[in-house]
Amino acid sequence: MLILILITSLITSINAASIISRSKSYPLPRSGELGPQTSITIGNNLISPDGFERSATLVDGTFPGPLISAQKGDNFSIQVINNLTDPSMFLTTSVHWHGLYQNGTNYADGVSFVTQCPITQNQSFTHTFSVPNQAGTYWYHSHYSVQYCDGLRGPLVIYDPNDPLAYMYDVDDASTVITLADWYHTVAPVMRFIIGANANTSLINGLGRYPGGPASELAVISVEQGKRYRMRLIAMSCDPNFTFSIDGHNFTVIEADGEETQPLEVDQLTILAGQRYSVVLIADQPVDNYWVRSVPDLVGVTTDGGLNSAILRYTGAPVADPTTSAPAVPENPLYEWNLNALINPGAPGIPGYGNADINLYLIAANVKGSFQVNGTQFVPPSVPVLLQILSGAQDATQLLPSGSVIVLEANKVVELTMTTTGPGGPHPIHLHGHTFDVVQSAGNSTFNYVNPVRRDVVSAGGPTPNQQMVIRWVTDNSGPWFLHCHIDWHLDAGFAVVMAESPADTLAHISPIPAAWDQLCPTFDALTVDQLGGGGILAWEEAANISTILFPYTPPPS
Ligand SMILES: [Cu+2]
Repeated sequence: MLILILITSLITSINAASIISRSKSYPLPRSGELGPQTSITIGNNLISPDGFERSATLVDGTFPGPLISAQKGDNFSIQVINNLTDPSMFLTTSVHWHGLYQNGTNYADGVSFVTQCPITQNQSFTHTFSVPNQAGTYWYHSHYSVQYCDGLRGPLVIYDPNDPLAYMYDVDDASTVITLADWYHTVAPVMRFIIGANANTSLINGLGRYPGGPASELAVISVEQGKRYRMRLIAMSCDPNFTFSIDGHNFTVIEADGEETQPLEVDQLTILAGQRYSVVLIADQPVDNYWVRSVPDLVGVTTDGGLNSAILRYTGAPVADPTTSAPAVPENPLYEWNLNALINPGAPGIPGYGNADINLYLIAANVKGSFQVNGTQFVPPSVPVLLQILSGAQDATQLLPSGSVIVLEANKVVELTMTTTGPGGPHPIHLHGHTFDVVQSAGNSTFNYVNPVRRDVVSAGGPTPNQQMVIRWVTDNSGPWFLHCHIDWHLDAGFAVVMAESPADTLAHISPIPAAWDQLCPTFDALTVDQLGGGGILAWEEAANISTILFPYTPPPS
């Protein structure tokens, strides 16, 4: 009997030890929740979200970073503190609040070399801005080189107490924010040299498994039978898009990128890097566990063994992996052109293709892995575009980088057509400072000027040839706004332009500019190459050990 007790207690202690070691593998607390007046600390920590331990660049030590939440109309003041120390990754940073217009506060947009110089080690910068007319699902991420691939990404939600679609759901809180991310076992300053680099893992709410890896803990999304949930999906991806479904459940799309839509029921959706959707999920199935699938568009992926998956668990269901299966072919997948803006629908300007005040045509080409937009590869300028404008540069011949800045007149309707050539698509195109009306989605032959979806990231099409996307917006926000592919490797390889809205008005539109902003460039410009981090030539040599298909060595942006 004594032996039995001893064996039992030994087994118990082994179990306890294994539980402790598993929690140790995620060494710091999981994400908390922050308000609109807050500070975030960018630092380096070891994490193993999929059972593989690596150093990462994190917000407050977690992946994803903490949820920043606010109520509609709140004023934001977010101090970004740079505590980075790991020289194998970038040591300077800047943080962008994806989807927020920053109307009148272009300097707070957080884009290195477009709206500011990066924040150096042991320095901070406070982003103060208001968000008067926006509510919905957003996110924040590094906008310095490919730094967000190393982990600097987190959700940001603005709740609307008077949401016109509130009658459709019962639960909408931190537990219903679902982040979808790709994850790499090699640091981004190495990966950026590899053409066509692939992620190791998909993480849902910061957890996942990789092929050949351990049966690492998966994210559990808990629901109660009979309740309706507003699930806020955020594709905080560096590269792949995700095809998302939940076994046994349909869901109703009610928001795309912070803009509410007419409710549209689907059973599957594809979400591109940078995009968000709110979907209403009704927990109306038997109490059980169901697979949540988030399949990246990479070669040879599956959801076997819990890869690219999370668990939807009804209250009362056993703590176990689901045994559900997905239909071979979805019956009712989302097509973007079936989405319609809910509030004040209709594209600005005179309807009809080419009838805007300014009609732009951009072609993005893949040239041996690098990207050119209308023949020019974007290379970050050493002086941020905003600082150039404030220093008196007013037209495209003066503004750098040459060939990458498009000057737009104030208060005009812009219609942008984009097509792409070569591999790498579909490319998710993001415009800062605005949402836009998608009057033609890539892959659809018809135009919609009456009630198209309004959003801030849209596919420019590919790999199917002869696709184009057409979007419209109004130049009511003076300042330089980045337009770029949200595949971070493509942005780093030159897939970007700057839309400089009415440069002559910018100084008046954004004043007063905080004195701390003026200090960013002198501090950054004084750095040595070593103080930039990113591994230098050693990073390129490590890339050469992984792949033979490489970009030539280029130092980090400085
Ligand atoms: Cu791209």
